[in-house]
Amino acid sequence: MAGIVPVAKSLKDIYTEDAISTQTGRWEKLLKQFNSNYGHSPQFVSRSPGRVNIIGEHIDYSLYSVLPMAITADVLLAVAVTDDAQAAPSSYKIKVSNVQSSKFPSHEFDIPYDSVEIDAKVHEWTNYFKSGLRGALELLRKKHGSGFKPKSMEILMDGTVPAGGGLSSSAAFVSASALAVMFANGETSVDKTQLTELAIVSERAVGVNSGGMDQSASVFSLRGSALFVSFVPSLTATPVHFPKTSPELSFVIAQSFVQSDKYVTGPVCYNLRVVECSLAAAYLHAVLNKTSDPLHADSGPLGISLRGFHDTYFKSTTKSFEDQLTELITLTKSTLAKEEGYTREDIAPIIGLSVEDLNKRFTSTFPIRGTHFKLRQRALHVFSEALRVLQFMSVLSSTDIEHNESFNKKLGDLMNETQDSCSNVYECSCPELDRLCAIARKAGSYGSRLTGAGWGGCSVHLVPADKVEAVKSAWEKEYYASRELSAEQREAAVVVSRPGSGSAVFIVE
Ligand code: NG1
Ligand code: MG
Repeated sequence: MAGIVPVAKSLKDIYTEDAISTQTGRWEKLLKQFNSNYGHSPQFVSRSPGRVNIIGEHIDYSLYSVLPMAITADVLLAVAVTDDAQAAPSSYKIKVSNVQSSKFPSHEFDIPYDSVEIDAKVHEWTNYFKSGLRGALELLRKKHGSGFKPKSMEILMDGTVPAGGGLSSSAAFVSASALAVMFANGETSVDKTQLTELAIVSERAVGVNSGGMDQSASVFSLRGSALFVSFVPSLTATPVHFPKTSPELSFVIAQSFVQSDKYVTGPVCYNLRVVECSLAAAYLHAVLNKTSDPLHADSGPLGISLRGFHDTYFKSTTKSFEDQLTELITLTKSTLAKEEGYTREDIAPIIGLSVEDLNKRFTSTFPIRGTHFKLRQRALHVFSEALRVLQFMSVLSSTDIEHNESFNKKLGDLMNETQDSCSNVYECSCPELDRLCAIARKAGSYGSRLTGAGWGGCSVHLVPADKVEAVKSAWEKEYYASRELSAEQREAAVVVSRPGSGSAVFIVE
């Protein structure tokens, strides 16, 4: 599903009907605040949403397909392109402010024409804008030549995706930023694939070796549909419709209010999982593909991925993809037998590197702590989760299953299996997320699991519409009541979400 980022004329082009009235008030406030900050109106608003992942957790950076959907919560950037003459001859000016100005202070940057500096070690909210800026400028330079001079911009942001909550505020911010920069610099037809690809690469500049699920969901989603995203052989995004079922289904998102911090180096680190998966790929590739070049199997953030190993292994097979994954699960159990994990000294000789070179190649981009890498468990999660995504898709598209209770249960069971695997094998859950899932299932949810990176943040639940209230009140009593939450947090704790639309630009008249 290729295409161009839509230019919206009315909020009805962007939001579902039930969201319009709240959004209208919010947009009016944004435009008014822009006027008071900068003394004139913005010319356009660039918009990109957060997402919830339905199934396919921690497998995008191993290049397996995932099934997220966009949510209503989003990042809005109101933008005015300002007079170039104001800028110094060798630089342009970017003014960025946020409607939540006490939490996110305003900044003014004079940025030299030739490069955008980002210090990933300093956690500054504007880094996300800069990373989108840098990515967009690379693309613009490719198109217009290295002498391309970006326009100065004034920006006001309003973001409603909670930060660190597993709903992908970062990808929404980076995608909206890149889109704003492209549009401000005269690109009125922005290609969705290009925008997504540049947002993926840009976000890695801010300190996380992420996969591409969030940016794809944020850019490509269409209202009313989830999105099946594949990365091999190239990025494709296909809308997926959920049939009407009886009992009817709702997606409910519940916050754990445990803030995950992907940047902390330690056992609970996202980047560590990326390293473990890449090392598992290199190991399996070396042993099972008996290759003389064990360090290159397709791409992935570190140049080698489990999917790359997989495709090489089954280069000339007639087996179905599902059967391939099942076989890989068996092979992983015998090839990566050590439950306690592998040390650098275990891995290096197998993949033909010295320990020093292993560190250089795999653990130097982002610092990683830890002596044991759980290659077996990480690979087993990835292969089994990739299989669950396909099983979920085949339940959805099957024409011989009636859309009744048993259909709903099949989908729910797969989500529950994902949670078990995330909790016990991939170790990316936390006690609070496990509790939210257990409470929901007891109160009638078909399937409950963490969504996004985990270690805190949000959970997603497939709940029959007539049990949503029961599930909510169970959480209220058994989870939220015992936590110290502000009225605002209580209000935002649980959201029933419909699939929303992706990135758009709105022209301010
Ligand atoms: P969150 O932390 O929810 O934005 C992260 C990654 C995804 C994916 C999920 C786990 C980033 C930007 N996103 O999502 O690519 O790997 O974890 O499935 O790091
Ligand atoms: Mg994120």
